[in-house]
Amino acid sequence: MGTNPNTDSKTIETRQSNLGRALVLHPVLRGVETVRSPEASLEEAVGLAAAIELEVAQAAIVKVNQPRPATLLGGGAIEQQAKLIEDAREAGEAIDLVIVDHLLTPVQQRNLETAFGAKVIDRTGLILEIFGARARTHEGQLQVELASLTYQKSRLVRSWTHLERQRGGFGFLGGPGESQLELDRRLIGNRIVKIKRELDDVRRTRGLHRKARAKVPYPVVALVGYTNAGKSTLFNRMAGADVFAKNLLFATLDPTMRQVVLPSGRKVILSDTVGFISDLPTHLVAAFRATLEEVQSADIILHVRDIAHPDTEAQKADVEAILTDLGIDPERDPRVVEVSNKIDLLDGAELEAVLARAERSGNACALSAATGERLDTLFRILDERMTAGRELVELDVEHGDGATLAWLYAHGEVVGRRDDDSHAHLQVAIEPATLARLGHPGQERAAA
Ligand SMILES: Nc1nc2c(ncn2[C@@H]2O[C@H](COP(=O)(O)OP(=O)(O)OP(=O)(O)O)[C@@H](O)[C@H]2O)c(=O)[nH]1
Ligand SMILES: [Mg+2]
Repeated sequence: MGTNPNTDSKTIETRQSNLGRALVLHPVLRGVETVRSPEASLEEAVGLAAAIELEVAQAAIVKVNQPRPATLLGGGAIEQQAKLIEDAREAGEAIDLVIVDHLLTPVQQRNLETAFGAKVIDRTGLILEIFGARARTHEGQLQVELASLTYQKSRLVRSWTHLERQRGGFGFLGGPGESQLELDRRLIGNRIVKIKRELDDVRRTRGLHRKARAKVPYPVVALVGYTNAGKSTLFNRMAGADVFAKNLLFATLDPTMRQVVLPSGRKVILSDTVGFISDLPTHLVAAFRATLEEVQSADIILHVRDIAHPDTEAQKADVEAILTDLGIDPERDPRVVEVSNKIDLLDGAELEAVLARAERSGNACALSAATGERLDTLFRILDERMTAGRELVELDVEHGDGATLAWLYAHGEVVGRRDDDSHAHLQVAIEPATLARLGHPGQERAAA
């Protein structure tokens, strides 16, 4: 990815798209400190638009000296963009959608729509659309719909709606007219209640699955990270699998799991997850919380980073904020391993520095998921993690409880055994984390 927004919009223009042409605006508010450069932020917003195959006709950074309650953007900027939209229309290349890469109040959204004569969505709306287009599993679809409805309900503006898709349209584009969208709050409220109930059902089933998995208690290794960091590529590389990995923001939405045999012969369950992004809509975080619980209960959490990305530090901070939000302390939780990916894109001093940093830290490695370079360092850390902390425990198991006995033999090392009439008294070398699965399969465990 280059950093020039113009070249980016050009490359994206060549994409086949029948979803419409979009103008992407990234407002920069004066006096507001941001970690990322405006250019990088604009580029990310263009990437988000491309993620649902919108044709990005133009992309621009818009300076905002004084945010206006009515429109966010200033009068001059609005005029300028409105003229651009008008010109495009006259040239027969109408712009159907304006994406404002910022939070907009319902009023601001409405007023901008009037000023531009085009649909306007904000960052939250765009991300919700991507998730809506991407969700494959029933649960994923329900989660996105719940997030969208909650968002709509909170705004009382229905200029675009996920419900349109239910009627065969595609969200804000080419869907039925607004007059058909006269769903009142109560209707939305009812739908929310219904979805929540459905989600509960789906989750109960998933909970059962998780329990079943906990009975085959291989440690679960979850991949987390910023979108496009290379989680799915690493997943494929480790699992010899072929899941969708693409230079596309939010390529993965539904979590995927595979059993993987490490070179040492140890088995783990590898779990690919949805990527994170800065300013992730809170509605989405809430809706996806249950999915992210898979991460909370994982034995090892691999934080995959695109170490070659110019915003890699800001991305790391965003991911760590979400992990913290999930109750995982990225600094102290021993389950978190930092994986600096894409080292094939680095050379010289940069590469040296990344390798040295990984080397120094006990819980980090640097590799390339694409080339497989230094993948062994990750496997080594995983093996270390799984043998580390074995303790000798004494357990009394009833003879009748064959399942538990078999489980202990399979997952620990039984170093001593004495039988009496009712019980087997065992001495087992086992990791406390593994042992915890016996008592509470699939339950969250406090960080050791
Ligand atoms: N050069 C290089 N590219 C990589 C590497 N790993 C992944 N990529 C590329 O980065 C892009 C994103 O990879 P994905 O594996 O889809 O990323 P992800 O983290 O799963 O992204 P989301 O599912 O969208 O959150 C793809 O174009 C990959 O080919 C790497 O080690 N080196
Ligand atoms: Mg992915």
